[in-house]
Amino acid sequence: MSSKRIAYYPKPAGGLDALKASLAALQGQGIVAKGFATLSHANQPTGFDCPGCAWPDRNHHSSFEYCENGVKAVAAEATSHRVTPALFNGATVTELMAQDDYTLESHGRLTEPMRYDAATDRYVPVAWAEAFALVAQHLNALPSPDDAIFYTSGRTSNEAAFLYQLFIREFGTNNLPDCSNMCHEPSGVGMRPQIGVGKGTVTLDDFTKADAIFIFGQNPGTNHPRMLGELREASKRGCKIVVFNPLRERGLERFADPKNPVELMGGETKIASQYYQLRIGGDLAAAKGLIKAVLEQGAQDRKFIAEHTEGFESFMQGVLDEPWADIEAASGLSHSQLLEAARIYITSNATICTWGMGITQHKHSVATIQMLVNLLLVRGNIGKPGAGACPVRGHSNVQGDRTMGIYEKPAEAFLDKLGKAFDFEPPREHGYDVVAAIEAMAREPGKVFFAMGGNFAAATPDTEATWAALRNCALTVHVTTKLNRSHLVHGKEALIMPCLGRTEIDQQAAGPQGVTVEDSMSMVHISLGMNAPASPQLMSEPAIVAHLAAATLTRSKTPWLWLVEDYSRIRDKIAEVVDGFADFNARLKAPGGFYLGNSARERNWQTLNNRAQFKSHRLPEEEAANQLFKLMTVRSHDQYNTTVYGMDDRYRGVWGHRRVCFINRDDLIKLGFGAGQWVDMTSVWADGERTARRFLLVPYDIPAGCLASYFPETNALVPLSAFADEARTPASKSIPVRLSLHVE
Ligand SMILES: Nc1nc2c(c(=O)[nH]1)N[C@H]1C(S)=C(S)[C@@H](COP(=O)(O)OP(=O)(O)OC[C@H]3O[C@@H](n4cnc5c(=O)[nH]c(N)nc54)[C@H](O)[C@@H]3O)O[C@H]1N2
Ligand SMILES: Nc1nc2c(c(=O)[nH]1)N[C@H]1C(S)=C(S)[C@@H](COP(=O)(O)OP(=O)(O)OC[C@H]3O[C@@H](n4cnc5c(=O)[nH]c(N)nc54)[C@H](O)[C@@H]3O)O[C@H]1N2
Ligand SMILES: [Mo]
Repeated sequence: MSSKRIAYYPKPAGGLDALKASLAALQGQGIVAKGFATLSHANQPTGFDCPGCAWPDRNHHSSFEYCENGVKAVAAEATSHRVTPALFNGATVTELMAQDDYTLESHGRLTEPMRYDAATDRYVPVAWAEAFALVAQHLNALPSPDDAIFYTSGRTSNEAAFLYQLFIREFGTNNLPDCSNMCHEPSGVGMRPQIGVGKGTVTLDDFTKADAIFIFGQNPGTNHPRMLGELREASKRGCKIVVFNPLRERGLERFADPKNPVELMGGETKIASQYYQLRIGGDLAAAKGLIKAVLEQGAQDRKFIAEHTEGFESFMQGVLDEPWADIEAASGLSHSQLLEAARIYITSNATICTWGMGITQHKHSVATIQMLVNLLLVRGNIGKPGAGACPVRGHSNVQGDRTMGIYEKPAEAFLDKLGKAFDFEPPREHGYDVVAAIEAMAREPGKVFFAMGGNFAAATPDTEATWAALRNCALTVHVTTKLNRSHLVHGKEALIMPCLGRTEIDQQAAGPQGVTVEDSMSMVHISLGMNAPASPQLMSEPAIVAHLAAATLTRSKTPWLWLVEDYSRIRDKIAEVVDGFADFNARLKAPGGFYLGNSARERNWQTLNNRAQFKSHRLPEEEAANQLFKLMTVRSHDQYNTTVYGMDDRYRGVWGHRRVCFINRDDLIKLGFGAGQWVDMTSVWADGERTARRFLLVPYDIPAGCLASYFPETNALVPLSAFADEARTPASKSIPVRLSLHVE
């Protein structure tokens, strides 16, 4: 591990250092040779889908698209390290709790099912059959099926997700919270009433045709490194790349493509042509300012607006009435900066807007997303080549899981088809999302919490309250690859069910099976593992669901075990139930898979009156004039959500630290604090204060009044009650905090 230091990193993103970091990741996992062999199958037509992120692959084709963080994700799964019973023999669960997330992760892959033994406070081996029987017994003893909660993280394949939601609905509940609830939920909630679809309207091809790409609240250099390849090509052909981000993120400034010999040896490509460091939460105002400039210059697309939209007149009046001074104050950008950005927008014939967590994790996220869509609509930038809306999803199959029915608010039409295909009456009442699930577990003891992947205890807000809620459960169960915090913050009884990862061969009765995923641009394709499983005792996620269902649902008419003998049988059922999947098995044979389509892209608006809707929104209320900072919680370069691969954040110049607080230099002087001092952060909410202790002050190029730090260390600062209006996504990018010097 690197020595602890804070030192400006002068180089572009990517380059030789990305290759070195990749090699170090493979070495750290003890898999240099195996790692290279494995990586040669990543995102190949006959290989596995990279578990790194949901960014699509160019035709899912031939040459391996190198990506440092993809390597880290693959290496973490293909690691030679193993958790064995010896780990649990040597340490009680209470003792393991003292280990940090990095250490927990580094123990390696789980190898056999384990059951929590309260008498010794240890996990002990358990047979699979016994584990399934225990879950079945708990589920069937609940007063109501709604006392069970079934969480999903976004790596779960379509096949596993489809079976899982079927099992849950045959059991009798729609309690299906998922990681989307903490992620891109506001994107769907915002876009659906506006343009009739909750997914992005662009394909990769549009990135080669855009005149301008506007990037809001996203850090692709770390979180979607393959997107930098598209941005690099776009920049080289003269496409304008306009960034709105409080932080100067290196990957958005300049990039050296490790596959390009010149750039590998010190060359680089400029990415952003314009970089606007707006205030945290200032995007709604910034988008409104851009629209105001368009309207003031009469640069709206009148023909498109007349043919395709509704609500323009009143929308326009509201925007024109908004004083520039208020827009400047709320965005933190000047009138002239916004006019400059608007000039680029107006001269571009085709513009893409992309966005990430910097947009979705605020109280006013839905309104902001609708304002971004308004911005696109005002110049007809949806449904033409090189233009459109591009919410960039996180987990590699988070979009597919939703398509398969992992949703606490399923559509009636979906339930109708599901019930018909499997001859049962699905529950109609909507279930819990993440926040509601935590509140329910806290309120009523004795629930069953089941997680298909993820790390619920670490990913969720209000750590203390959430942990108390999980500990209130009768049973907690985790289907998982690696040991994490959620296994240690457990119910009265607890199980760990270790499963195969994407990179591994999934052997079933009919032979090795592939699974399918859907990327952020609605391409569906097959993923085939090629490594031997980390342990002979692992089961696949679909097989775990099938066995669990067979043990629990004694009256089910679904042939559970038959379905998982050959996953194409599951896909035939998906074809019957899920729109857009007709002839699923046949269409998968096309290299690169198939495109699900997007009605808004065709300018077919599936809204209430078949037109795209302008949505008016006021600027967010300014918080009472107080002395509080606004804190955003972001990812370091060495983490995958709650999985901490390493302690560095190279592009931001942080080595060996995770407990850092990035702060504006003038703010530091005003406070009378100095770089290198340690502070406590206290968040201030209507229901009281919460403190996270001991963070290193790092002076940084960030607007005054704004702070940044990493999650999950800061999750304790966000109350369950602070979330996006309508979408209920925890507001983990706008936390009001004050700083005080840390006292040891
Ligand atoms: N290597 C790696 N890859 C990942 C992940 C990972 O953890 N590691 N996570 C995956 C997942 S699940 C997801 S959802 C994505 C997340 O990918 P991102 O959306 O890039 O996630 P964050 O790291 O949270 O970064 C948010 C960015 O938004 C900026 N930001 C914060 N607040 C604001 C704001 O108010 N306005 C604007 N304009 N910008 C703001 C921050 O400075 C930062 O650059 O990545 C996926 N890919
Ligand atoms: N403060 C703050 N909180 C946040 C965010 C933020 O930006 N700030 N971001 C939010 C976002 S965008 C998201 S998506 C959530 C993420 O929430 P989750 O999806 O719940 O968390 P992850 O850290 O991605 O889950 C990692 C775990 O998944 C398991 N795993 C890995 N691969 C597999 C597999 O193939 N199968 C199975 N069954 N398990 C597997 C491993 O045990 C690993 O420890 O966190 C959210 N929380
Ligand atoms: Mo996410």
